[in-house]
Amino acid sequence: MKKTVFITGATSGFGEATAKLFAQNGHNIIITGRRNERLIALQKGIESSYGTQVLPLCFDVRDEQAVTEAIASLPEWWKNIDILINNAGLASGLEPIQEGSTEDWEKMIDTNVKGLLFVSKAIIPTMTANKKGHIINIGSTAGKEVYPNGNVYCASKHAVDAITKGMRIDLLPEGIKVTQIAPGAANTEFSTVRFHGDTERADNAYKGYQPMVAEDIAEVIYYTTTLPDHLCINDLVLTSLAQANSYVIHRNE
Ligand code: NDP
Ligand code: 8X3
Repeated sequence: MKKTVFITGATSGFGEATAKLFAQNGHNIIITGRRNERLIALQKGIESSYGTQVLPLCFDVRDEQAVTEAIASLPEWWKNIDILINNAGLASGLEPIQEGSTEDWEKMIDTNVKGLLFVSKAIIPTMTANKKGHIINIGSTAGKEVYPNGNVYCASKHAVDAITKGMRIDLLPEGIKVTQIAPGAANTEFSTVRFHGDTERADNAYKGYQPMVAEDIAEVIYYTTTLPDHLCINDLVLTSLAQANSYVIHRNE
């Protein structure tokens, strides 16, 4: 059955790959992010390749009013969202806590925690009214164990872990599935953003082993949505074969 899928952070990485995969499987997609030119290019690409409907919505998840207005502005036909994928997020910096920047900390907490909550708050009422829906929160192995210098990013993903558990309890009587996917290292724009545009440092994060790529995570996200109505994957940790947990990666030097 054709579903309406709302994906935050679809301008790159996991979100973009997931949008393409859902479209390829015949679903209609609402794609969001701050870079409108990328949203429009993705819309055109998906519509011409797969012939499904794509609606771009450009907003910053940190801005509660922008989030609420963007979601309220959805045409009636698009309002019945079946699947919400809370994917928009970032790391900013990788320093010991005593050297961290408050600007980086605010960016991560506002995006990864408050942004996820603002978007969920705006979409959950439709799901509760429909007595169905599926929320997929993108956490991280960083939300399972803290690693050196990961401090605030890890805290923000631990918050995603806790919020996901809380959502699942609260939305249980409403018939809404809540899933967390917690990936390990995947080669996207993530590290370039984390290292404030330093691509050399970003590339080093993926040297000496085979990291995951965005399409790997998209496959797993998609899979969680294909199960029968009575089944829900609650929490799924996903890494490349070279990674054991958030801080042990086997590299060939
Ligand atoms: P990318 O940097 O490739 O993509 C991040 C996406 O988030 C972009 O589309 C970006 O869009 C969007 N985004 C960031 N900030 C905002 C904002 N304030 N408002 C709206 N959208 C925003 O990274 P990934 O695809 O790798 O990351 C996706 C998610 O997966 C994140 O939550 C990340 O923490 C998590 N993750 C990543 C892992 C990895 O190793 N790559 C591993 C585990 C989890 P735009 O800039 O256009 O706004
Ligand atoms: C992103 C993966 O290892 O940089 O959540 O924390 S990691």
